[in-house]
Amino acid sequence: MESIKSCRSCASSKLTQILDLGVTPLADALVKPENLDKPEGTYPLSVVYCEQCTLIQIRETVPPDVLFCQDYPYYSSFSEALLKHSAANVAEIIARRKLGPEHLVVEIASNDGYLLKNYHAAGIPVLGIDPASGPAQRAMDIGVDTLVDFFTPALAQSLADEGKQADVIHANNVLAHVADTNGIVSALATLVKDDGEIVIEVPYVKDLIEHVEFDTIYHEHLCYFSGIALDKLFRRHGLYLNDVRRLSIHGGSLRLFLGKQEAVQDSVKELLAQERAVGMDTSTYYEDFAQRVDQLKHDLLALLQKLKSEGKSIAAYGAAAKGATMINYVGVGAELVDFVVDRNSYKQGLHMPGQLLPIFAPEKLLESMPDYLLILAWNFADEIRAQQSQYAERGGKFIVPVPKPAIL
Ligand code: JHZ
Repeated sequence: MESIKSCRSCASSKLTQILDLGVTPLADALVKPENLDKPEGTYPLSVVYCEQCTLIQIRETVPPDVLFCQDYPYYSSFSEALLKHSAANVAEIIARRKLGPEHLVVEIASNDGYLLKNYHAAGIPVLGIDPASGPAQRAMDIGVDTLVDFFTPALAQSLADEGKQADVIHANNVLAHVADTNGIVSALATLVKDDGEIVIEVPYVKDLIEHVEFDTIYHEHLCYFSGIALDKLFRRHGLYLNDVRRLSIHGGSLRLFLGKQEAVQDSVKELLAQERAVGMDTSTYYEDFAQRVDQLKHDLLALLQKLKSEGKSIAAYGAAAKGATMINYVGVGAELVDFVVDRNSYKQGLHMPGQLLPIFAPEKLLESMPDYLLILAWNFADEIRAQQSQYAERGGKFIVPVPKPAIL
């Protein structure tokens, strides 16, 4: 593991620490039963603010082949909300750009084909790029042509040399995952046609800070973006942030529309002005975050301990990466939570990193009827509560940990 001395975007050495999450295991490194006795790899995790370009980032860089290995367990298609969100995005872009069989759409971090399958079904040629072979195989099984590889400037150049420049590139929840921040943006600029469009989604740092979504901080996420920091990053590579939308997905995200021609819309001007108005371009804005994270930790632990002292049983929903940060930072072990359930069959039978809580299929909930269910995948709380209506009818109660632990 390496620790950065200068900003991942602008290379300034003026980095101010805003949060220290201690030493944690990797959030998606679920533990196989036969490895329960073996020590897990753990890494420090600390967040800094760049005084020059305002980018929030973690100091630590874990090598990507360790993070996104063969056993990478994240499959996008397990959330109905995400599938709907992606299908609606694709329908809008096909209609607006009048896409057809003569065009090419590329997705970086295409995972199991959850998004590109919509273009494929409409007869538009697609190419997914993703280094995680398990999800990539699923994509290929459903007809989504996928390159199992990391997206680098060299790969973008070789695709462009083969005449495979894209009309549209999607890059959802991947910008933050790449250690060479400038490299991925320059690669996007290489791969997109001169009149093409790049559509990027990133979790929004304003939502993270204001709703205390500290659990979305883990080693896979190297950067936490604002409009201000992104605008500087893109311009450095001849790309213009022309339009932006705020989305509710993943606890609050930005959808960014980029092109090689500058055509900045009011949405972008307004977002940047709002960010300046609340001071996101100064470290003061981030100053009390660590204290609010600590308060949440204290409140959640106190709530779970109180319920246990009353003889209640507790389980958790969602073996999400963010769930690993939550349980490890707060210290939610087997003495508080009996087990975790998750719909993703690749996660069932494994154990959460660090606290080693076992992961089962959601059916276990009705069998065991724990009194409380801590929703670790709180970003999908509505979808999960709707699916678990029977659990609720039988008296089960839900706990949502952010922005403030609450019983629903
Ligand atoms: P979910 C992932 O983070 C991974 P995670 C990644 N690092 C990233 O950047 C962000 O997303 C954006 C399960 N589930 O998506 C599926 C059910 O069981 O919030 C998942 O295991 N039933 C690339 O892992 C987990 O919950 C359901 O009904 O924090 C959700 O994980 C639903 C909706 C989900 O992301």
